[in-house]
Amino acid sequence: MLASGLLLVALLACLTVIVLMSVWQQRKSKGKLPPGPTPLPFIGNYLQLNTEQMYNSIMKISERYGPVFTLHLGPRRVVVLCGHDAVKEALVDQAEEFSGRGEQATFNWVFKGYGVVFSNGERAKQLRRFAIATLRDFGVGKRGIEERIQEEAGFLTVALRDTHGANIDPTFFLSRTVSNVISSIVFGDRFDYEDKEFLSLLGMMLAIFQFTSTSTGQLHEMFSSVMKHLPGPQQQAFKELQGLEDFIAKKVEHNQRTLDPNSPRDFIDSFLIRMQEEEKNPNTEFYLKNLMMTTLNLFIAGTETVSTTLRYGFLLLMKHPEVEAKVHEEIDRVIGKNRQPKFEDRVKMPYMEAVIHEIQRFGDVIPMGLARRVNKDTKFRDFFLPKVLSSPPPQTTGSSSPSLCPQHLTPIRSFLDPVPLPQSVKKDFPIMQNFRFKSPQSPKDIDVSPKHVGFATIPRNYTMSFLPR
Ligand code: D2G
Repeated sequence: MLASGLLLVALLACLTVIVLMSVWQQRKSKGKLPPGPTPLPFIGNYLQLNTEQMYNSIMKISERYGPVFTLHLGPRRVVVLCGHDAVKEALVDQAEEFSGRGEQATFNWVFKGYGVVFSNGERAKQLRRFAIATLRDFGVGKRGIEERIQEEAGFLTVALRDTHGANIDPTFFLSRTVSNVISSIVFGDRFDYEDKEFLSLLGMMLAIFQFTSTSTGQLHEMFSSVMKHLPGPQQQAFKELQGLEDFIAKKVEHNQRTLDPNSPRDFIDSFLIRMQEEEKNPNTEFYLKNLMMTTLNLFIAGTETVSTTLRYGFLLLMKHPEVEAKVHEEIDRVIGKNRQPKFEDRVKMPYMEAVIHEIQRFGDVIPMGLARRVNKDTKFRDFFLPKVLSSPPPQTTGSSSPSLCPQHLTPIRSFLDPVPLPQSVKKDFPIMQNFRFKSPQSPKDIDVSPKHVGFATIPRNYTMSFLPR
């Protein structure tokens, strides 16, 4: 009895010492870091965060601590930048210091700092330069990609006509079309819409984005070091990431076997050629791992966010039939029915432009953006963000301001106050020329609130029919 009592006292004393030391450590290393809620050892600010609604939790904390604050996602210390001003000052005015990439725990399971999206330093510099130049060689930002998009839109129109107005889930119609644009660049060819493997890959991407947006996905952002060893939905997400990696490996092997160094067929070939050229460079970033991960980056980034935006957009248009009608009116006036839309039409379609803008704003598909990292000791406002704070290193998350996100679709706002679309946003809605959208629900019953908000914003599942016009 006495022995167990003594043991208990000893244990409690040990625990107290550990807690005190950890608080003291945090105090000491804090310096002039932005303020923030006091963290507990290991769990950090977990108790102040609702993993079901991370974005809202973060906004709530920023009401108390201001637009720049320090947050502990479990053991991960991050600095959060909230709202337009802070994000602009960091990512635009101090772009160089903030150009590093932070971690996304789920994606990190497969990327591990390789590839163009989640890398830092010289690796990121080399891969970004190569990716931009090579994508351009394959027509991105030029006429080439426009023709590819037009052709793919034609395939979608045929596929939708073949539904004969039946009620369908549009998810994979949209993602097959969207993904085929990037796929023809990275893999040299589009997939057939009947291709079962293609559908399975798209299912994996959808599931992974969905997982990163759930409560468990956000919990995994904090406690991946433990959760990666535990059973749970994260294991399914890892399987899906593995499935995507296996597919890329198969594609790369095929390209290696059939490579003609004088005529690259796709992004993979161009990378393989660059690998050969740099074979003797001991510091090269052009090796198999970076080829695989960069290809996977392009495949995912070129598929999932645009697909989600379109899927959300169609739901919003059915919620607001008057907006859909105005878009149709503009299409009929500017393009007519007898030719395909082209990129040049955009400048003559301010209403369409405003609607796309508004869908992107409302959908808020990656609400907190991709995590950043300062790549040197950085003074920001009155704060000091050291390059290395602790292990893992700090990262900076940008969040858009809640004042920018009223819960209504109001394209008229952007229409009255047009803002030019960023160069990277060149989407159009070719299928709206050919179809009216019909929901089985009446507009007032359509729920446009998201199903999940985490890393991504996921719209609720729905069905619709495409009626030829
Ligand atoms: C992404 C996710 C996983 C691998 N590579 C890229 C990703 C998510 C959102 C974006 O990229 C930004 N894309 C347009």
